[in-house]
Amino acid sequence: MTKILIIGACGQLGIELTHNLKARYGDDAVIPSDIADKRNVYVDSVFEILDVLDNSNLKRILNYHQISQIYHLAAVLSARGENDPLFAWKLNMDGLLNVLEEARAEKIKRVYWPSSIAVFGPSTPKKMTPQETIANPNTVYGISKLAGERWCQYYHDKYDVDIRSLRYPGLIGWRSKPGGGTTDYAVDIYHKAIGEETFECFLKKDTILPMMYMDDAIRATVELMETDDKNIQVRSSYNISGMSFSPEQIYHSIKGFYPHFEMLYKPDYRQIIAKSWPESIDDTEAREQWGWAPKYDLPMMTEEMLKNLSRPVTAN
Ligand code: AKB
Repeated sequence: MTKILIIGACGQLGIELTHNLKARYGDDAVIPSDIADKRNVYVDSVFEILDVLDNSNLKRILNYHQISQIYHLAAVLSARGENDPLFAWKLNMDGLLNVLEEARAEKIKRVYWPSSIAVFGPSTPKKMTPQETIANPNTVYGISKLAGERWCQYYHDKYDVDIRSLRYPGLIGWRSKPGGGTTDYAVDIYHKAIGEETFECFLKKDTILPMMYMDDAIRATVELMETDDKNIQVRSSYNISGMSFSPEQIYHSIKGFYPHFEMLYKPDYRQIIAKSWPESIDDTEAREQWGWAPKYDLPMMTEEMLKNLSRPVTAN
């Protein structure tokens, strides 16, 4: 029987994935965990408090629940990482190594770990960035993701750990807010539009970045995790692509629904991070090897985001 542990289940991606996997595999098959006691997020579910740096607690949880798959999502993202680089390195690197080591020792069947477009750096080709290319990241987050990819490949090749990974672009969803990322402006902007507030953008108006609607990201993750082992030829992390846009373009797509919406530009240190990343991603390998194809473009995503965020909140 599949039994899944989600590490970082109360973060932006964790909430969406837990929701989706519980619907797919059944409530009891998915154990959400988080460093904070947020069991109120999962009222009808078993919940574990887990700091991924605590490997004895990780081992206990794996054994107690007879876990067969791990989704390790806990990380410090790009912008927050620059404020405390040593802690970001510790959490992102030691956390992954704990998971890989326990996966090897406890013979966990399958592991998912997200990488990011942040593995690329200023010298990477900006347009249609290929799977294999120059990757000299200059943020601690990017360095930790690139090193993490190498560790994933190592544990796969040396110990046969079935680890699977995607290089996510900026993720945009309505169920939860992100924290500490450079692409997060593209989530906040929708909340400000709904609240009829002026949005202050921390990037310049023409800064194009690769992005993806959350439904596509979740579907890509589940498709990768469910595909046959023989389809997976990339054991570091797969490029995947959804759409690319600038702050000015997302602003205009929202203006189509909220004509009075206003935006100001106040670029800060996150502009430098954004400029070091690609504008668009070539995901040929993911398409050819396990059939990846995105569904959402910017107009479709804007419509979905505004529709869902403006729905009245109903009690469970
Ligand atoms: C961030 O902005 O740090 C993340 C990412 C691109 O991995 N959303």
